[in-house]
This record gives sequence, structure tokens and C-alpha cells, in this order.
Amino acid sequence: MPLTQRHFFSAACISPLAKGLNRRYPGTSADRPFSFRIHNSKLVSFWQTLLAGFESGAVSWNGGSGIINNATGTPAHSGSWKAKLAGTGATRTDNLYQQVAIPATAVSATLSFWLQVTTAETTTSRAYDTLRVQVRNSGGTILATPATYSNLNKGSGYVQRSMDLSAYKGQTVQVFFVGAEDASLQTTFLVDDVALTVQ
Ligand SMILES: [Ca+2]
Repeated sequence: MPLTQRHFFSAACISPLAKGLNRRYPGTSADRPFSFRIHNSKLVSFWQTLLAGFESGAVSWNGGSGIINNATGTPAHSGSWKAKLAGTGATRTDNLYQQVAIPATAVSATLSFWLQVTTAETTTSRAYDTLRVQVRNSGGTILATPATYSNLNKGSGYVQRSMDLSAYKGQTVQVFFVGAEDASLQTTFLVDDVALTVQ
């Protein structure tokens, strides 16, 4: 657990479970809320989410206008805001990304988010419309595509997805979502509560 003495004393002086305090994870450049848990007077875990969420709107995220929205017709998983990629029934590609430095000292780095897929496609075997989750370097080059979802993942509610990004410790990367739709039959990808959690 890559804690500094400053973190330890901050934790020990407050409460057994604290959340929402702004601290800077060692090796990162911005203060963000962090959480920790104390058991038997010992700090047993410490974690921090490095990505900014959607509740402030399109702040911190890059991509096409309107992707991050609070339209009530496509509800968020939590709060009012979420990202909506594709969903037009016409050929298009929506990009959404945030750049983040994953500290070299992190023990683990896990990307998680909640995804809901609705579609007018009826196939049970062909992925016509896709949402790719990519890791790109700061120049935009694709390093990996840890997950791809499609119209085949349709469902009536949000489902939590997660993937291990610990291979990118010590790197500045773009967490990148690409929603691509073919020429007919809409598929909507709703993404919310994106978190990159390091411990
Ligand atoms: Ca389609």
C-alpha cells in the first residue's frame, strides 16, 4: 500500500471510515476524494478514484458535444448526468475520453463503469453497433482495447463492468470510449459512474 506518513496521520486522526477528503495520490497531479478503512487501529485499505465523474457535465472529458447530458429520456445510473454514445440509427462514431496519470506506486488500477445498452437490432448473433473501451497513450495511439460491447449486450438496466488497468501504472493514458453505429436500427450505449480506482 503506497501510503505516505502524511496519509497515515490524516487517516488516523479522523474516523474509522472516511470518504470524500481531498488528497493527492502520490505521483498524481490533482487532488481528488479518497477513501480509507481502519480496522483495529490499523489502516487496512486506501483507495482513490482518479477520473472525474459526469455530474459536473462535460468538464474533464473530451468528445462530441452532447454526449454527456442529463436528458431524462435516457436516465443516469446515479445522479442526473451520464454519457450517451450512439443511438441515432445512422452511421456515426462517438468518442469520449479523459486523460489520466496512473501512478507508478499504485498497487492496483481498476477501471469500472455502469453500462446500459438498448437497441432496435433484433439479431442474437451479429454485433452491428459497438462500444469499445480503449486505453490510448497521450498521443492518441491505441495501446489496448480491454473490452468491446455491442447490440448483443442489450438489457433493461445498467450493468457494472470492470477491467484491470494495472499494466499502465506509471503512464499517462487516455481512458477512451468509442461508440460506433451502422446505418440502420439504433443502439444506445449509456455509460455512467466511470471510475479508475487505484490502491
Ligand atoms: Ca444499428
